[in-house]
Amino acid sequence: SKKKIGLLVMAYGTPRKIEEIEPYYTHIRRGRKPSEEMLDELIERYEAIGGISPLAKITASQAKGLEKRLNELNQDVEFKLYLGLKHIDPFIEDAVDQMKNDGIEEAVSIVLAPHYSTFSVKSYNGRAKERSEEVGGPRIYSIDSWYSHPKFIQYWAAQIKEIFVNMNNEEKEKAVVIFSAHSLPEKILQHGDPYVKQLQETADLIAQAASIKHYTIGWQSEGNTPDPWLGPDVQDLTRDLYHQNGYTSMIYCPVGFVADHLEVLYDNDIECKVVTNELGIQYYRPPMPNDSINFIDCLADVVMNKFSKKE
Ligand code: FEC
Repeated sequence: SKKKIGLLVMAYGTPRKIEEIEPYYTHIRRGRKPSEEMLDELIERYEAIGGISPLAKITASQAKGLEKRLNELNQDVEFKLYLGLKHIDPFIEDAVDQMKNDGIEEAVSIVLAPHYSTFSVKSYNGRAKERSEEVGGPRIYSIDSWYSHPKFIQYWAAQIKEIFVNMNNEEKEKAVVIFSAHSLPEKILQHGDPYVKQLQETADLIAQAASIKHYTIGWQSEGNTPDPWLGPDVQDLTRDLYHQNGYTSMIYCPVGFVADHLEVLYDNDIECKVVTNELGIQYYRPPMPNDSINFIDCLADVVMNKFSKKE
């Protein structure tokens, strides 16, 4: 039979029911329980997007789709999926233990987030490698980023073109695309973190591919801590782009994320929309990649590339 290669798909994770919100939030806060008030506030945000996030289902579907696509592309080996989450079970460590138990010797890992940062992708990859070393698990070939892959760029370029097609020339002139990613504490910049540069590069490539004249980058969903976070925040940016530059159609592209979840359905579709409504301007937010065929195909390319190099 064919040799089995582990496909370690890592993602953020989300509570699957209301009772899981507190342990999940505590894990995000590195073991510190949130106050009653903070917890209530988070529960309210989940309620505002329909009670619970669709992320768990979408992540599972992306991961299964990727495994299936890889096995279509590859006749010599068989990829076997292991899902490892950052903040809820099955944790990254559980997935590595499972690979070890199944006798997997080699694995490719991918994080379902395009841009590399010491705070995000580095910690996913670090946790996987550390556990594998502890338990004598598989050798893991870790993918660091895939923010400039042509199929990723094409996905977003096509979505944005679709929005522009339905605008008249006057609206087009006054439209601006806001490319965003999750904000991180500004202190990442002290250590030469590539995160900001990578988001800018994604924005430039998509703008080029879709012939976008007016665009900028911004940051969203910053955490509830006293540190300064990367800015400008997309809400503040919206006001500035209207007041200072006169843009009246805002196209939000949260390209740092790959799925419909709280940070998009709430932070963009509710919070940014409050601002555009208040200013009396247009709100657009193209569909997220989710488990669309083209996006899964992009991830499969990224994994195949890594697997063929094995480093
Ligand atoms: O359930 C859902 O649908 C939403 C899941 C979700 C995704 C997500 C993505 C990222 N985060 C990143 C960094 C941080 C940092 C903090 C932080 C806090 C939260 C909280 C929730 C949450 N995050 Fe998240 N994030 C998601 C959910 N995140 C809930 C807690 C409430 C709040 O602060 O809003 C701050 C931690 C602290 O307090 O010390 C930092 C990054 C990403 C994108 C990359 C990735 O997906 O891994 C970076 C999805």
